[in-house]
This record gives sequence, C-alpha cells and structure tokens, in this order.
Amino acid sequence: MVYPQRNKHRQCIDLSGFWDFRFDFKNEGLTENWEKGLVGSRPIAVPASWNEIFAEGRDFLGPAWYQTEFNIPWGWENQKIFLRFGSINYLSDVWLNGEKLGEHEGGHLPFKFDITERCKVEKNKLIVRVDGNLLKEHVPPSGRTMNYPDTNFDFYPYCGIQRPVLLYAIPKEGINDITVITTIEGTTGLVKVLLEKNGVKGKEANAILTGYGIQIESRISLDATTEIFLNVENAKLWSPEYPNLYDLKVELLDNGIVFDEYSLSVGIRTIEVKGTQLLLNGKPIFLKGCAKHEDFPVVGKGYLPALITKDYDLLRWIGANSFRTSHYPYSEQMMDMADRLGFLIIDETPAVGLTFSKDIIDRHLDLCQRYIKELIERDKNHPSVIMWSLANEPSRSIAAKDFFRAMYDTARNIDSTRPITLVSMVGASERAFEFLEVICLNRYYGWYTQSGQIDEGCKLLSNELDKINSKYKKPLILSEFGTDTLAGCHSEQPEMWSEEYQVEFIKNYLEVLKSKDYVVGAHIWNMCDFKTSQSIIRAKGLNHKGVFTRDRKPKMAAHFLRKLWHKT
Ligand code: BDP
Repeated sequence: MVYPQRNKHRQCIDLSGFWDFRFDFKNEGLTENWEKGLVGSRPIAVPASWNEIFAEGRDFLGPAWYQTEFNIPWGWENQKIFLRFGSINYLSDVWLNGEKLGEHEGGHLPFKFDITERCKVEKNKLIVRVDGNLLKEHVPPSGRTMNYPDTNFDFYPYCGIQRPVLLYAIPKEGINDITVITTIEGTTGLVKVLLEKNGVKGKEANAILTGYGIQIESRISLDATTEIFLNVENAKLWSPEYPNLYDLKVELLDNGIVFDEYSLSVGIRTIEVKGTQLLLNGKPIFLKGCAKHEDFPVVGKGYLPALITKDYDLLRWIGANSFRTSHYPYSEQMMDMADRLGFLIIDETPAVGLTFSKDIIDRHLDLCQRYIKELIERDKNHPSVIMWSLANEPSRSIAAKDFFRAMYDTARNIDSTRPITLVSMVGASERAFEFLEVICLNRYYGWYTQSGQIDEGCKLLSNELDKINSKYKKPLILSEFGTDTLAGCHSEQPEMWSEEYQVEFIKNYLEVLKSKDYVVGAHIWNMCDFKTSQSIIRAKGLNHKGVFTRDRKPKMAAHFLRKLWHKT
C-alpha cells in the first residue's frame, strides 16, 4: 500500500512526540489490564529506542508499554482512517480505546490497522505493548553466544517504537497501490503504471508525468485495464551522476470528477545482469561504498532526519555511490533520499543470523517470505533500489538452498525487474548462488584470520574470488571487509586496531578487487562504528570497523577513500 501523504483528497498526521511509557519488568501488564490505561508512566520520545534513554532499561528488552491520545480532525467523516507504524521492534500488541486492534511480529517493516469503525472523534487512547525479547524462533533469532544480550547477529537489539506512527485518512474507494516499472527503448523511457484501487467507485484513471520541461498525460477506462503507459521521448534517465526524477500524479475519476490522487517520484532507469556485469541503463556500474547501520547515540535505531542527511553528506564526501541496508530495511525516508541524491542500494530483509534448525525452519521460512514480500511492496518504486538481498550470513546448512529458493520465488513473483542476491559468510559455499543473479561475499582475511598479515589475507582473498568466479560466472560484490579501528590509535608500521592498519587493509583489498573484472562492487564494513551486545571482542560495546566514528568523525580511512573515490 502506498505511503500516506497529504493532498486535496488525503490527510496524514504524524503522531511522533512525547508519549507515556512504562517498563513492565515483572511482565504483569497484561494481567493488570494496562491496556485500559497506563498508570505511573513517564514521558518518552517516539520514535526512539528505549535502551539509549533510560539507564535501567539499557539491556531490558521488554515488555514495555506506550500510550498516547489523539483526536480525529474535522473533515474525516467519510474517509477510511488508518494507524500506521513504521517500525516497532519486535512484537507489538496494539489497543485503541481498550479494544485490541491486533498484533505484529518483526521490526523494520511497516504495519497498519483500519480504525475507521473503531475511533472516536475525541480522546482516542492508543496503547502499544512492545516486546523485544530475543528468541530462537524470531527472525533475527537469539544466539547461543557469550554475548549480552545474546544475539545471533552483531548489532544491538534496540527495542521500541523506532519510526513514525502515522494517523491518516484516504477516500473510501480510492487508490490502494501503485507500481511503477520503467524500461528504455533507444532514447525513449517507457513508464508503466499499475494501479490497484479499493472498491468499485471510479470509471477512469489519469496519469500525469511532469518534469524537465515536459508534461505527458494518459487517461484510461478502468473497465478495460488498470495499466497506464507513458512514453517519455528523450528521457532524462536516473543514475548516480544524474538522479533525475519525474513527478507522477495518478488520479481516479468518477463521472469526470477527481475523487482521489496520489503523487510519487519516478526515476527512469533499468538494471540488469549480463554475464559478470551489472548494467544500469545498459552500462556497467561499480558499487563504491560501505554497508551501514541505523544507529546513533541517544536515539538508538530511532528515526532521526538530521542523521539521514548527515550520513548521505558523509557518503558523498568520501565519494561513495552505494550502500547495503545491512541487516534490515531502513526507514522509507532513507530510501526517498537515495532516489533524490543518486545512491544505489542493495535492499536487505531482516533475515540475519538464520540457523535452519529443524524445529524452527518452517516458522522462519514463513516469516522470511513475509519479510521479502513486505520489503518489495514497500520499496518497489524506488529507482535507487537496484537489488534485493534475501539474507545476511546464514549458517552453513544443506537446508539453506531450498529455503532461499522459496524466498527467491516469492520475490521473483512480485518483482521481475531487479537482481536478487544473498550475502554469504567466510567458508560457507552457498548453493543458492546457483540461482541467484549476483554473488555477495563478506570476507575478513587479515583480520579475524591471518591477523596482522594483510598480504597473506589478500592472497587468500584473490584465490578464493577466482575460484568462486570460475564456478558461477556471475557478478560478484565484496559486501563486507574491514578491521576494527580505534580512532586515535596509531602505529608506524600498520598494526591491528590502528588507523594505519585500516587504511592499509582497505587499500590492499581494493587493489585485489580492481584486478578482477567480474567484481562489480566493494562495500567496506562499516560506514560508522556502531553499538553491539557486550562481548570480549567489542570494546565499549561497539563494533569499531567504521571509517567514521559513531559520532560521525572521519578516521584516516575516510580521508583515504575520499582521495581515492573522488578520482575514480
Ligand atoms: C560480519 C557480519 C556483520 C559483523 C561483521 C564483523 O555480517 O554483521 O558486524 O562480520 O564481525 O560477519 O564486524
């Protein structure tokens, strides 16, 4: 379903702000009926992760309760009204005026409730119980590690309402969804708009594409089709160098009168795999950049607009053109900005740390198929999204191939236009690479193994890449490589943990990658230092592989990349 927006026919209110909050340390909220109203609460910011805010809740993963009140504005009487949560980690139970609206499992993807028949004009009490406890049946799952909290992945399992909560109204029988697919023929851009509407009202639809001095309009009868075609001659294509975006407005008409409309940006571009190359608009591209995390002091994984603009500015500053949304979908606003600024995104599901144990594999597959479906439905119209990543570093298992085949088929059925990949860890030979279009590998030779010996590490890397290439002959991206680096730690000879070692490691790795024509991307791990569980390899509870510190200050490696990537 399209993202809520405000126009003549649609309304949207962001409920972000200060909500009431209470930890449920003894898990008594349900028996004591806290859903009727919170007592003894204190204010908390929404969106934000609670772990960074209240000291006693740092490692408490839930349950915790949120409450707010809202009124319905005038003019919404004949509309459909929804409540939409951008991301809550991990389990949510939602009540409105004491009545249960529903439940949701999984962080980082949106969910909504139709509250048209359930809201009052004034003083609606919205209560949400959030439980972020780690369990092996969840995705991502808990681990069996010595880490605290015990995650099967390497980032802090922040909890709470982490993205905006929107209250919005749309016409009762209006537009439900729009899918835009672009192709190119010669110098003409072909824009196909697929329309999905609610109900039977409206006999006609109209699409208007504007930008770069043109206006193209196409009107269809909805009795005959729901597809609208727009041909843009001499199209200004979308690319990292020229992130050209057209404005598309779709209208629904009843007896010639517009009763709903929706606008979105359209980037005309193609993405395809040919042999060992990745082609954007028919030309080979190379992905330069870093993998990231949504992570910052005080907000944790909470949506922070200033951080989004800061991170893009820093990525530009080092000359990057790409990143992966490791290891879960990022906010919608992050994706919008990538369209505007011209970044190429590998869009990843929250399936990190999968283990395939027999007792949970069916449940995990159900969840993962839902995740990839929801991710594609959410992000399908972004020109910046050039690839779907099914998962990061699943464990070695013969069950993995069938698991990913099922996920792949789900994705392919919904989106036939983008390559699909999976990110594999050291030593795992992913049999799924047989059917995936792009190979992504994470490698740390010279850090976790061959420690202190970058040359040795690079030899291993080089040999392994060639071996994998001779087996699969597909485009390959080194999706992670890096070293933990303490800002301010220096050594004459590159030594582990020093800034010199990080520069030397990245420099040598990039040289190996450059020498292989089947390598189509290099993503350093990581853009910034980020919070993890506590463990003996994570000083200060941080992964220090950032080329920037957690507060976004450049290490030597960022300066090195800036020089290198602005030249190439
Ligand atoms: C990789 C993981 C990533 C970790 C990284 C590391 O994909 O999440 O943070 O290793 O150890 O294996 O730094």
